[in-house]
Amino acid sequence: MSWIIKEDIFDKDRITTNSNKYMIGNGYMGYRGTLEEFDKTQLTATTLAGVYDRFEDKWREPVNAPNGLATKIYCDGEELNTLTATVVQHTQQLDYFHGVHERSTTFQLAEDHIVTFISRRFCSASRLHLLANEIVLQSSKSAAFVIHTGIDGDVWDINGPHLEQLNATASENILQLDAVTHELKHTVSVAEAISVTFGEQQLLLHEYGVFREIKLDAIANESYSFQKYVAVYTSLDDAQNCSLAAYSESKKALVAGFKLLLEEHQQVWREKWKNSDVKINGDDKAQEALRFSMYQLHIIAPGHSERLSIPARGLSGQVYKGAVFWDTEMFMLPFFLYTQPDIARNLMMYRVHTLEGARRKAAEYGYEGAFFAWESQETGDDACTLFNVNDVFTGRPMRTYFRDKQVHISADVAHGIWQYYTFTGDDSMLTDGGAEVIWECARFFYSYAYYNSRKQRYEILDVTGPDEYHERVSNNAFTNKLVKRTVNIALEAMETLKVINRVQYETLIAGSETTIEQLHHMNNNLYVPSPDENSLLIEQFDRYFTLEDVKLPELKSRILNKNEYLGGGNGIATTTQVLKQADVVLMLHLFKDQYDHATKQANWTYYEPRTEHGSSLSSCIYAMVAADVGSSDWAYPYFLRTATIDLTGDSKQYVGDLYIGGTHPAANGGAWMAAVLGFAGVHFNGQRVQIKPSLPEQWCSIQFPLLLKGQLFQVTVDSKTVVITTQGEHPHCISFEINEQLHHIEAGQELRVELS
Ligand code: IFM
Repeated sequence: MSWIIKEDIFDKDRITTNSNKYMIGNGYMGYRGTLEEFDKTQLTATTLAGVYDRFEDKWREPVNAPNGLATKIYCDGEELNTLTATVVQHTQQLDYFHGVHERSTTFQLAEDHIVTFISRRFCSASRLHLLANEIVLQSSKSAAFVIHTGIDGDVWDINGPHLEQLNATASENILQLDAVTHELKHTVSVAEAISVTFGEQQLLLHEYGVFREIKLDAIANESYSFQKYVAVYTSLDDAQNCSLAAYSESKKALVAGFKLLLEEHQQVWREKWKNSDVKINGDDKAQEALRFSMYQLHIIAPGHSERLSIPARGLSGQVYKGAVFWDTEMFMLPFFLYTQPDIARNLMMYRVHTLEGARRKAAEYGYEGAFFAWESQETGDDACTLFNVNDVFTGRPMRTYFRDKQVHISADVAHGIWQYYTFTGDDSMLTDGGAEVIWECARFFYSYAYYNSRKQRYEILDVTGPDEYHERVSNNAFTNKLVKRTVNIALEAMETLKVINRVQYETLIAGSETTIEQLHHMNNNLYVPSPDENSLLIEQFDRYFTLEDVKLPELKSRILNKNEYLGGGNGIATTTQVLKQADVVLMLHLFKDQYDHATKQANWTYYEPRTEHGSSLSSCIYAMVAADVGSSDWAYPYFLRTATIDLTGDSKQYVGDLYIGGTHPAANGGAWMAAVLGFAGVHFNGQRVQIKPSLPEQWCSIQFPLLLKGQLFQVTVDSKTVVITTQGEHPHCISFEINEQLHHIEAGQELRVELS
């Protein structure tokens, strides 16, 4: 099957969607899939991971670097621009096996004159700071080309401008644009080297950028190509002088040349797929969507830094303030845990490095320990405002409680760190700060919980669970369950720490008012809503079942404005049982061992028709729990919905007047989860991999790698058998549970189990 997605027409209404879809990136930066001639109006952006800025009193958001791939081409005075010229052929495509973007456009300039503009670009997977671009031009008749190419500092910002003191220079054929961010005065440097063997060049220095003008008298049907090597550095990088670093990186790339750079870039991509590709036999649509989802995760994974995590919209721009949400731990982490644990480690270390921000937030609200940010940036302080959505009817800011009340984020963080430790056995994660984070999260919950002495139980009051439509509820089942898990994890982590680093253990205990005994007491007495004896239903939060039980279509018929916010103070869902996204059902997935088949089925059946899926995080969870109860036919449409979200671009674009478009890494991670954890039924508990498949009818088989405790396994599942191979050299401790029986596999051997 081809690894190429493409579009064969130019549709100006799909510019934004396609810019997300055709993105390239390497974890250091993301480059949106816009065309060369586009600028900030079409949302062209080079979004930098982990570099944030605040302009005056607007929202803080990530910085977009000057665009080093800006190119405008004129032929006989007419601009080769898809928006203004006559386009007779246009293809935009992405080879997601190799991370290479291509466009090819044929323009009709006069009846007998056509010009072809081809461009290939990649964001180097082997050189973090590098973007490379090759452009080829051809005219059907002799013509005069004028090419303006260089670095455009007039960038797209939602809450900018973030770049100031733009300084354009040129020396030894290298253009350079340095700028300084508004708030923290970080330097952002972009350098561009070019390899061009034709035409006459002239330098164009503007206050917003630096370009070359290349004039070419082209001969009919001759091809003319040039290559651009763009390096991006900031003062946050490990370089003494980022301006110089950008300069030398682009020069080095120029010397290496496009062919070699492309080859080394592609080699890295081949390795990425070797350890992560999932092959679905029998369903091309699912195959493409799943691989594309994984591509989206690969291009934003911070393989190079433990100070970065993945923002909710990846590196596709500044939406959601470029902030990291619980999306990482709950929806993306599993993909990395099972396939690239080193990246999983970085993601979790980001939480260690942002612990101080979480401590500040807890203290601000009068609690102990660490209250992790709903929207986390580089310091861990919460970027979420108290008025995060504007009312579409009045235009006035609405008081929202995402920041104040989604306490479950601290539990999600603790869960993520413990998952990493359980999966890898890497106890350096605990001693490098992971145990401290877990301890601080548990302390936060101890201080947050209310001890109801009449009922003799701890309760978690006044929270917002994953279903954000119902704010400030009490005893949200998901939250309480996760809080209990956190306390439990903290007790286990402290036991482990006592053994591996006694000094650290004692320091943590000595430095806090909360005691181990208190946590034991909370662990034993925390209330977690349980399934009703008769109906097996778990009430989402106290008195949820007393809310109006309206059908979803009926609720939707009450919508007055397509962008109105359905939750919060005046939302139409607030007074009803309609929920935004998987909540109880997410809990059933996370604790799948603790709930029986009948309970999962009863709750899925109850909550599914009441779920609006107003968040892209929802579908994958419904897919997984449906697969878990053996209903792959229920699961499949949800799988497709999560896996195709960035291919189709069919997702909510506005909440109130807030633009929320971009890529959807949580849904991308969800696609992998739904396929591997859902349909193939994989579940690892640190020692044992359970495989309990429930494949969609049309899937003949699914095949995928698992990298567990350093050992690479290849798993193939079809309707009758599970086959596992491993090439490792030494025996290991991982066993496989299939058909409720334990199986061991020797290194270099094949395990084949018939499914009963
Ligand atoms: O974290 C999610 C939240 O659960 C629903 N709204 C969007 C956020 C970012 O993806």
